Amino acid sequence: MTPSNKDNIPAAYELARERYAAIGVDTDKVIEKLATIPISLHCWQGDDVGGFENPDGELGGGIAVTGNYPGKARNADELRQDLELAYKLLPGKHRLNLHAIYLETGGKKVERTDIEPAHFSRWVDWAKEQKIGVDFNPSCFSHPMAGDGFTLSHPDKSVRDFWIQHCIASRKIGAHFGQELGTPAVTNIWIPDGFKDVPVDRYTPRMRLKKALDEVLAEKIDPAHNLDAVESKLFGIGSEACVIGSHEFYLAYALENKVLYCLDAGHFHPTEVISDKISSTLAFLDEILLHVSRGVRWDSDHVVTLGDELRAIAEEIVRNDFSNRVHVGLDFFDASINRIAAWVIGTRAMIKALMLAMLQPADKMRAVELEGDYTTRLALQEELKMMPADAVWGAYCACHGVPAGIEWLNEVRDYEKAVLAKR
Ligand code: RNT
Ligand code: ZN
Repeated sequence: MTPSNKDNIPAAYELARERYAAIGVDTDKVIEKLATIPISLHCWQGDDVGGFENPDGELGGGIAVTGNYPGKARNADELRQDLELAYKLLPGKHRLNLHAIYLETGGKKVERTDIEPAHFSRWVDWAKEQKIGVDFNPSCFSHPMAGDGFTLSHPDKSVRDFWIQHCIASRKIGAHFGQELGTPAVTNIWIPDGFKDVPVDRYTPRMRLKKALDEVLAEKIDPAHNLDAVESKLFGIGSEACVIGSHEFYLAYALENKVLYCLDAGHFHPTEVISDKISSTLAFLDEILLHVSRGVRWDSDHVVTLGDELRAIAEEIVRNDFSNRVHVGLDFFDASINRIAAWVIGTRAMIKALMLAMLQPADKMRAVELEGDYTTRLALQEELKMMPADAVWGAYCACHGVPAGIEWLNEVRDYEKAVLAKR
């Protein structure tokens, strides 16, 4: 839908349309195109990466959530209810990114090696109702078998085999979601494995990981149902000196094995940015996955906001028309503010960043760059920052029946009083 289908086109949008037309940007087209890019909302923002396998379980794997804002989802029904409110406040159709520990077993203890599509049937039904695609992740943390910080690269074969089985089971669940929902699930493998202090042998654990991944990925699955991804990391809490699944390791693995590579915005040196890695990886890989996150001084997984790096990520996707090759997932967890608001703020920031990128006269900017006219390039980049993008955002939200401004927060506040306060 474009604003032209609407009877009342707000005056602010009319003016913005003219301003953008003058620099060669068709805002109606932007509004149409923006709706075609789904963002995968990570379920784990809703309950501090707890999951429903074990209510007393502790978060492991060197990731940490701070804050104790009241009202977190205690079961899958509550999480789905919270997600419904988040989706309602987002313009466009988006996806859900589920971790294996969000299974529903009806109270029965099911080992991670034994998880099956049946344990996710209520998620499938709900996703069908909501008409959203689902992505999936094996959960190789918060478990006694990951207690010493090693999983797929563990020196003990029985521990390795346990996690290999869990990852194999997870791929099947991803494929099941893909088949049922008619859109492939991206099943992303992230493991915490690494050393707190300087290891003597960095090679053997990496060779074990390589072999374990080969076993996990041995069975070919129709890419129409499931796409595999591997996520690298520079360091974690407890793996400061060496992470087995490093950038070079997984990038090479992804290349050799034709799987997706996952770039998490918090998983590099603080001055290193993933926006610069999108074009490099896509020069060799067909598709990649992003975990859009915001590190503050370290991999702190703060709620994503509309800053320079988020905008740069979006510009890379939009300018190169990579939206079919880059799967955009979010990965942050903040328990110090309303958790639903965190989803809404982060996802709306991502959508706004994509919109701002689309509102640029990319061809013209490329042309001046090619001519070596870097003066005009910089001048244009700065001028664009004050263009009336807010009016286009307003029109986009109106097309999707979603509040454009801070009014969305009233809905979250009402829900907080009516639902969250009673948990
Ligand atoms: C951890 C990774 C990983 C997790 C989620 C829960 O550093 O970023 O993606 O955040 O899988
Ligand atoms: Zn991540």
